Amino acid sequence: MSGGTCILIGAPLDCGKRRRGCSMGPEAYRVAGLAETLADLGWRVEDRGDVPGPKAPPPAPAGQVHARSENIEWTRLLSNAARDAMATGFPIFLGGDHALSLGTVAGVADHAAAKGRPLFVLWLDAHPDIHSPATSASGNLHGTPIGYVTGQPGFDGFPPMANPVPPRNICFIGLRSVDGPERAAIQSAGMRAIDMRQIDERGIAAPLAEFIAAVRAANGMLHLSLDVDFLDPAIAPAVGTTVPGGATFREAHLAMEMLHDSGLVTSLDLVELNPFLDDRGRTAALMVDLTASLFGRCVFDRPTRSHS
Ligand code: 5AB
Ligand code: MN
Ligand code: MN
Ligand code: MN
Repeated sequence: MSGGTCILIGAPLDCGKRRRGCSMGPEAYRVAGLAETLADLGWRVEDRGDVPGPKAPPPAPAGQVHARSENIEWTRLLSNAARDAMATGFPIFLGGDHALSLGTVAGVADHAAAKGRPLFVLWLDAHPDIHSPATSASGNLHGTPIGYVTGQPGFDGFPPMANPVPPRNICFIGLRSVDGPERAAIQSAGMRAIDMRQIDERGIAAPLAEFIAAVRAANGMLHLSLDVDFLDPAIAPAVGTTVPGGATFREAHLAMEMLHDSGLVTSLDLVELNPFLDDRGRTAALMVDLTASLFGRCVFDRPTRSHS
């Protein structure tokens, strides 16, 4: 995983929840120097600009699904953008809130299916985002992408998920806020779910290495979805859904370094950055630095497995 083409795709989707500000995310990553950072690491960078999608409407009443039709339209637009980008390089989706992953993962899954390879998804997040519009108490669709991409019912009006991701191909790391129906869904599907307690007890490297080994053994492609709230809010304040007790600076970088060395990651979502809540750009800068570790920044090179 080095020296290829990264394709930056701005996804200023801000309708997966009521609190606004993630629409400013793509610009914050550009201002923080994402393209220059990747170019310095030897990557060719193509910035495709922002996908022009519908704007977030006024908040729906509490308990009702917020902005269903806008989210449906974004899902369509982003799955097409993801399919196109996968054909020519490594897409990096600059969010935007996590509802963008309904589209990006759907498009990436179509690409993997066309290549005849299984798709795996690594979800670095405080939350498992495995609701459907029918089970969500908040009605916020940024809490539903894993429900959608695994083909759960309840997504009326959304494009049908043509190539659902098998629940066993999904790995959550960083969980510390899980709703009742989400816990039941994770347990009944037997999904890999590494909560913060497991990270406290085992570190982040051991469980991540197990997942990487499973992806490699299956000759899988790996999509990484990085939610800002995976990180501890003390180092990453620019997110609407802060949960204390998140990943530390080094846990997060180590995960990115190991994923780089694996050579298995083929697409990336950077989600939930709300620059309106940031502290002098430091969360945006940290997300860019983590992306740099994923794309090969290191102190000393480790022998890398090449990207197939
Ligand atoms: B995020 C919650 N489970 O459904 C819900 O930030 C939170 O993309 C969802 O992980 C958090 O509203 C969504 C309470
Ligand atoms: Mn999330
Ligand atoms: Mn989250
Ligand atoms: Mn490298």
